[in-house]
Amino acid sequence: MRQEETIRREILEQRIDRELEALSEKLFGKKLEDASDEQVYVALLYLVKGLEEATVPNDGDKKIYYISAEFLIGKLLSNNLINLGIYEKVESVLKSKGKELSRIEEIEPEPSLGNGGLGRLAACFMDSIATLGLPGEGIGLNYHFGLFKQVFKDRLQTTEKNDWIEKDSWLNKTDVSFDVFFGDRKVTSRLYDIDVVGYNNGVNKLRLFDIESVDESIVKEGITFDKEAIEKNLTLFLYPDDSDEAGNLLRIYQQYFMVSNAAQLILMEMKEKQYDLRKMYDYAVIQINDTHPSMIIPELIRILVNDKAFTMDEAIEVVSKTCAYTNHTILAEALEKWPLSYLEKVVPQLVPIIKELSARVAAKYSDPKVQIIDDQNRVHMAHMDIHYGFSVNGVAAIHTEILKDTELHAFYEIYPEKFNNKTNGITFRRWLLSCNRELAALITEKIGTGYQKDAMELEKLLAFKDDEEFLNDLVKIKREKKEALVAHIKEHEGEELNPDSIFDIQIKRLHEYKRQQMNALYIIHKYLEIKGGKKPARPLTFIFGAKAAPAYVIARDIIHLLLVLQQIINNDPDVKDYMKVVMVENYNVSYAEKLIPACDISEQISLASKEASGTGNMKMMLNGAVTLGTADGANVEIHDLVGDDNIYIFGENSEQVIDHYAKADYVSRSFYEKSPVIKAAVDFIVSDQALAVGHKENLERLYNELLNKDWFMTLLDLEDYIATKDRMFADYEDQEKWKRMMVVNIAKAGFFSSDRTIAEYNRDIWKLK
Ligand code: OX2
Repeated sequence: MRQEETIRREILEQRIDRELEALSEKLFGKKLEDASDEQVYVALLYLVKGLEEATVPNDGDKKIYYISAEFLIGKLLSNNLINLGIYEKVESVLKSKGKELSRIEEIEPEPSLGNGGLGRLAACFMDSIATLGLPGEGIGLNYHFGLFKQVFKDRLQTTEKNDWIEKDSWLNKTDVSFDVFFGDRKVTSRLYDIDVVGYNNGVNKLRLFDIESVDESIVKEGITFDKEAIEKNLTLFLYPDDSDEAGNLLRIYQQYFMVSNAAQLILMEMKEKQYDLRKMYDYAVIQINDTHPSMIIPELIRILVNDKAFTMDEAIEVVSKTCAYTNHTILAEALEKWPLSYLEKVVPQLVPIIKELSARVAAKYSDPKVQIIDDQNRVHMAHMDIHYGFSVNGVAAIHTEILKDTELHAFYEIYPEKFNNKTNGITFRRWLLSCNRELAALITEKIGTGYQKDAMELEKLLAFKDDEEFLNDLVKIKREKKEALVAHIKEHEGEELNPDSIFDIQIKRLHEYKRQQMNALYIIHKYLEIKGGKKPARPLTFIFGAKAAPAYVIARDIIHLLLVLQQIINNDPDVKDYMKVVMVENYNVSYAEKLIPACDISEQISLASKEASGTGNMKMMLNGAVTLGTADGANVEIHDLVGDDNIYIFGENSEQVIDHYAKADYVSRSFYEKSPVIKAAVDFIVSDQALAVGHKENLERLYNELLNKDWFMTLLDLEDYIATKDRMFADYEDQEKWKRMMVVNIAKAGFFSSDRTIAEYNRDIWKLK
């Protein structure tokens, strides 16, 4: 058996060797060993694409269409090699030619097709849908410049276009193309596919629509361009600036372009397979990922009525049985409400349908909270999804409870059966096997490879909780990952970090509810303590990665404060040996893959009730970090799994916070006035020392915001945060205790595999065979 295995391996290696050589010869006219790393990368790209083509597509009678404005897929080479089961083989073939796969992986540009957790979740879901062998595809847009590239200048965030598409890429141009009408304005689409390979399983497709007439040259400076030139700009940027009407209209153009293409694609496939449209729900299920794709509902109804001879009643029934909605947030500003007048300008053909849907609701329910079109003539997209879809899910247990009890309570009363929870998950292929090969190898050595298919098997690691050798190996890997990160940060940010320090990491979009500013106040507090002579037991390193929406002024001010602190602290001779701060530039998936394995303390400090789930918390736990968090989102489930002894929870809980909002009784200034510690930290923001390095305008605005408004209650939990974080740093010194916490966190992470999440979506919502 063993011998057979070895022979098979050798044959596969020879095949890979031959094919790579042939590709190198064909593409570049040279032998692989003479090719540059860039050329080897291209040869690998074509090798993988060829193998993907030869894999059997997942098939079945019913298919899931996951429509999403974002798919934050990350680089694909190493993941695809892992999922095809040939990573080691390719690595060894390349080695024999003097090439290093890890260096070649760096060459691939990261697709810029998403913003944060919502888009990354969609990407993890694609991986798990394919891995579970389910027929399904993602449908979205092929943004040429995607989300902006973040560049720091003068300690401020500036934005540039993210030019990620190269001549040779994972995108496969198809011959599928549709006409899309905005009233009587017409554009023509073009479909590009990216293959999604499951782990040891079939292939699905990510379908990305583009526009034939797109014109990259209209982007002049930074990310500014003519927002009205729809024929040229439609697929340039993800989330174009919406601070004016033209920006809002452009977002609606993009959304309708996405769903019109999706509808045409789905109906085309239904026709090809000769499925009965009247039973569409037996063959297709459409998951609406947040409200950006909500117009798929009126669009499908419109087509069925206008072109397929359905009555309105029939169309509504069929579409409602086909569409399901996922809610990712309770933040009011993120729940889209489009003025009817905007929809009239962009998609006049949908307006009568939306009015009809709204009128039917109004005839049945008088409660203003559940109306689709409100008294200010705004269309509540989520309300349409809930009335005219068959399922509504939240993304973590506490989030779904809050939806049912407060935010969407009126809907829950009408449709209790529609509500369900699907706690988010992450793909362990990317977030363990690929980004932390050393840890994966150690786990495999102890418990075998079973956990790679059934993540719950990670619990077997608990048996090694007191195995000194295992614990030391674990710590050794963490230390190596910290060294690798130190080298990367030195190269990219120019900052010198100490791998023996504690790595405390907060990486996520920048938003006041996520409270990076609270972390900044802790850092100021620690800085002042050290200046006063109180040294920490061990040096501390605080790392941030975050992009702020360009129009979100306070978020940009918070980035400024972090960069100011970085400058002051890392250059203060009294302090720099005891603590450092780094805000990494242009945080993205590739950066996350380097940060997460090196993390000791996972900062998950959102104001309770506001973070729907979070998924970085799961990735860090899986890589042996310990969570410092509020009782929010999936932190609550992490807490339940690891128990009180293996997590640090602080701050007020969601009920208390919701109560503050209801009573409007939170006054930040009173926290500032009664606590000298808080006062000192907040005052530092506008101190001479800070103003010498930073900009008055930004720092003063932030200071005033914290004192006079502080909508996300930074000061509410600050004292408890400081105490809990200090306790955590002290506990780190008890390495015997800390190592065991690491093991428990890894061992209990199995629940957060996106394979589990997708199995649940399928069991409860999609019902694919
Ligand atoms: C995010 C949520 O903020 C985050 O908590 C969650 O983990 C993620 O979605 C995936 O469910 N935009 N991004 C999100 O919500 C919205 C809206």
